[in-house]
Amino acid sequence: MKNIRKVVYKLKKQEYSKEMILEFYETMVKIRNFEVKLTEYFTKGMLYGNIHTSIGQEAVAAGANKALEKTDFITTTHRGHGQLIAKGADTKIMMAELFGKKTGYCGGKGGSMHVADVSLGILGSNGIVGAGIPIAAGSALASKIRGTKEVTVAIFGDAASNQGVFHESVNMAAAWKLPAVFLIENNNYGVSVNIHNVTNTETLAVRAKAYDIPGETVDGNDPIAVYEAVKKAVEYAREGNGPSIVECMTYRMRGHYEGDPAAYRSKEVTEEWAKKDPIDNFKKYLLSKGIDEKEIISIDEEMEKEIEEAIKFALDSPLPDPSEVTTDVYSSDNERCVLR
Ligand SMILES: Cc1ncc(C[n+]2csc(CCOP(=O)(O)OP(=O)(O)O)c2C)c(N)n1
Repeated sequence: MKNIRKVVYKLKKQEYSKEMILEFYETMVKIRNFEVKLTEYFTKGMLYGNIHTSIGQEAVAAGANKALEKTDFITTTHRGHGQLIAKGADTKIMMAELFGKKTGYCGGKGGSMHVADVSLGILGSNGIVGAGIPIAAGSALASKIRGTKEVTVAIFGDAASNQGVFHESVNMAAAWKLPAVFLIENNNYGVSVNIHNVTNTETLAVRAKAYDIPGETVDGNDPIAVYEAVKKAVEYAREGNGPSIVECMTYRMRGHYEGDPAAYRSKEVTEEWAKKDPIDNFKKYLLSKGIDEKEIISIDEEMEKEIEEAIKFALDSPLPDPSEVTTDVYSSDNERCVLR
């Protein structure tokens, strides 16, 4: 396999600044608080539709998005809250969307799985498994045709990488050297199915070999490892070399959706992964780097406050008016989309 580290490693192994490592921590804590609150309000029956949390997977979002410019694009999945927050989505507007309020990203009509903000490069979460992958390839093709320097990162799960559309998209992106990164968030499961029961290879990144592109598997619970791998892949794409695959090994600490008792998993394995909690471990890392615990606590408090304010904003916001039920659903400037 062409190893991305050998082929393109241009970043110097460096000590990261205090500001940068605290930013990784802050992003992970913000995502965790956001989703823990979601679980509470879902249990109270105040959120509608399915909620899929990424609790335990925050390092992938924090690391990957830190490697991107604001002008770069991402596509993400039904489990995308963390990725959206890390790319810069406003937690108030997101929360309002999840509560079905008019002030939400989609006017309260999209919910958890349909948040998009093109101005931030967020081309959308997506409830259809694998559907963000060809959208990302298309976005990367557009950048190539326009001659701009943006890179698009498709973020998706291990099960999505078994969809035909993954192979079609990676093949075409490789053949046309598109500025794309295919980021597999490997949390081991597609609903209740363990990836090893449906896949013959030990890693998913090894599939890069089939398309003669770089592929790498990294510790997805370490934001710095994710950042370094994605940064390399993004620079590689930005320089016109084409796509790569980055596989981040992680684990979702809750069921597939809220309410799933996750009986298909062994208690032992879940307990093992709990010891690898990305936030707890990164906190230890920060302390080992001499960061004062008071600074860490003040980030915790700040993030708690931000999410409390997001909840308040969502609760205080109005519901969409029933007269708007069909607005924003069909494109008004395209005649073919107008209902007759
Ligand atoms: C095309 C399609 N097939 C099946 C489903 C039902 N479904 C929703 S999530 C999911 C599993 C996705 O697993 P993975 O891609 O690994 O992402 P994860 O949920 O682990 O983040 C399935 C099968 C769907 N939404 N879309």
